[in-house]
Amino acid sequence: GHALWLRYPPLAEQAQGTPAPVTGLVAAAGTPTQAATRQELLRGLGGLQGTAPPLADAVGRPGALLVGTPDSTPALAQLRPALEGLGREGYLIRSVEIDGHAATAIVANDDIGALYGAFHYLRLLQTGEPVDALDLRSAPEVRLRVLNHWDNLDRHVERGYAGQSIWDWHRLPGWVDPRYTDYARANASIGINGTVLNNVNANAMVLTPMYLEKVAALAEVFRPWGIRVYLSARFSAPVEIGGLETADPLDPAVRRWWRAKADEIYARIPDFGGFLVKANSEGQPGPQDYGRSHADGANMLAEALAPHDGIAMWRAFVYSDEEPDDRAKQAYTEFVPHDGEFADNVLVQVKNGAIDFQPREPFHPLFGAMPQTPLMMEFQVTKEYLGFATHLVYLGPMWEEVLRADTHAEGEGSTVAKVIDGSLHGHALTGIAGVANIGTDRNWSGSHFDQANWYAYGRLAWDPHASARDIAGEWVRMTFSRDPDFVGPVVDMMMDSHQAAVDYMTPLGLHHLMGRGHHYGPGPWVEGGPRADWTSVYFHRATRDGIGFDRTASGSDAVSQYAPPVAREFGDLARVPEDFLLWFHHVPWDHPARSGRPLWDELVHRYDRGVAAVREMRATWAGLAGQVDAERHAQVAAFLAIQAQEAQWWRDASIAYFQTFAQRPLPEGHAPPP
Ligand code: GCW
Repeated sequence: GHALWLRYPPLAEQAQGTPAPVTGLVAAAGTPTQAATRQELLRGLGGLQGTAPPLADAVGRPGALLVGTPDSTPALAQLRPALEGLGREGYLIRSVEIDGHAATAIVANDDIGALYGAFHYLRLLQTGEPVDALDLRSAPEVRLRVLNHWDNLDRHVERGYAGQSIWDWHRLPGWVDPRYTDYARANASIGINGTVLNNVNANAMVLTPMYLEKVAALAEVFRPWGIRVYLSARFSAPVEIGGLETADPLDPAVRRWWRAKADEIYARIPDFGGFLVKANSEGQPGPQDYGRSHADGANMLAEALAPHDGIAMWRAFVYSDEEPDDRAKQAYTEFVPHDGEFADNVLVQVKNGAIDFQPREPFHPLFGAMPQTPLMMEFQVTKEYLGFATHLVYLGPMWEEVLRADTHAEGEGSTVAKVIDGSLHGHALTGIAGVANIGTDRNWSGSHFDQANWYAYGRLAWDPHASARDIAGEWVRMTFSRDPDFVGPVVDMMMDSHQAAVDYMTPLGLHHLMGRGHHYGPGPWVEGGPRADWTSVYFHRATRDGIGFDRTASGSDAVSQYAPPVAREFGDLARVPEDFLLWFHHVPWDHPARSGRPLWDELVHRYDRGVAAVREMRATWAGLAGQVDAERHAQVAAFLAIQAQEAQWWRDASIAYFQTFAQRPLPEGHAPPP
């Protein structure tokens, strides 16, 4: 488990024959990134081929692999013209002839591109792709591809289900755990190039010299792997650690303090990435405390970072202290009026949906609605509302669904992916963030299958137009086995797992029905407490006459935040995708579903379908015993047994609760608990 998808088992033990071995490796090691690239290829090929190829200075016989830039490796100079347009991080992999010998070239404009190319080449071998006639070209579609760690300085990880934080602050900088290098390798292998080390519910202490020294030690480890370090900045830091009276973003002393703080950080970490900020949300301090806007707050930090080419990532997950008529509308309401006011080095970071990482949400209405502001996507890799690390839920299809959703902002085809990659509104600064699922557990992510979510996040960050199914296929081959009899059923199981969870937790557009606070297990009955929108009843609105949140013009009118064609579709009971029915509409219990069933029956049917799907996942996995090592097989099987039990718990609890409103009998065919 600890090797993740970088296991490099001997290809000879695999089903489909082996490619001709690499006979020699031409790879410079004049820079730390070059050394890392060479080392990874020796390690990867050593494992896959059985022995590492000899290092060579020149191509002396057929079958050499050359990796580098035209400058590091003169034999690659002939490929220089083909590198145009690939930027720093892109690369080519080509079958070429050098000095009369067939060879493979991995070439890039910069060392980091060559490292990414090396990982791609190894992935081809790991996944059983042919490598004898290559002509590949790849460059990332998104510039900043970052992980957000919600890691506190005491090593507790907010919404972390994989042990403690891997950042051992107590022993840093004196002890630099080798695990940090493993982390960097794994991230580089999927193209992640930034990491925000600390929780967005931030402790200002991380900005003090004592911690910055530790942060600098981590940055040192990550640098060769192309990963920059960022920090979550607490907005009130000037008061808490700066001794100022205020954190008002328009106060000159406050601005001076942040400029000096940025200078101090860059003196230690010259390639520091910048700040991520959660402000005026869930009790966090922010510019609104001083009557200022999100743009005022973001621009103050942007100004401090700009001389160093740093970036301010300002989150749009906001909700104010007042009770909202509909929380889904708040981010749009607070941010859209400020479109055009944000500084050039600000990215506004928006969760995929408007509520909060629910099992399924329609895309956030901010996407497409702020043409003058680069918007970053925020996905949650850790499964806060999706059964933690215990339930097997592959998030690829969910992310793909959001990225492919059409905002219609500039006419048909204005997908969320095009907002994120900057192409829709012509932004060069682009980014995507994933809330990490990484911790001290031996398997890194709390379960074997949650490693796939980390992997898929990185791959989709590189190319938001990629296919979740292809990514699952790669991951299964690299992590478990290349045997098609194993890969096929496991990929199918992963692809169906998201819909299964939606069905047994929150079918038909229901949302936020989890247990209060911890968000694990059913709690549709949750009511009362400090805020209406911290209850379940606020969201499902079930009564004797029906269920669902009316977000059409007759209700909160949240639909009007979408572009007109989308608003019309979501707002029309006849056209709304059934998966979002109760997200946008309050309907009677006998409302006819598309299946012809009355709504109540359809709801029960979906809960049953979810439970049945998990049973099938269990059976699939049980049938694969012997095709993967017993240790991993047993843990996955045990987790699936828990999931099967809990899917049933979700179903039975939810149905029993909603039946008190629906006052209808359980439909025929409803599977009773066995
Ligand atoms: O999903 C909610 C979580 C909080 C989290 C918050 C946020 C970091 O329940 O734990 O805080 O969102 O995204 O800021």
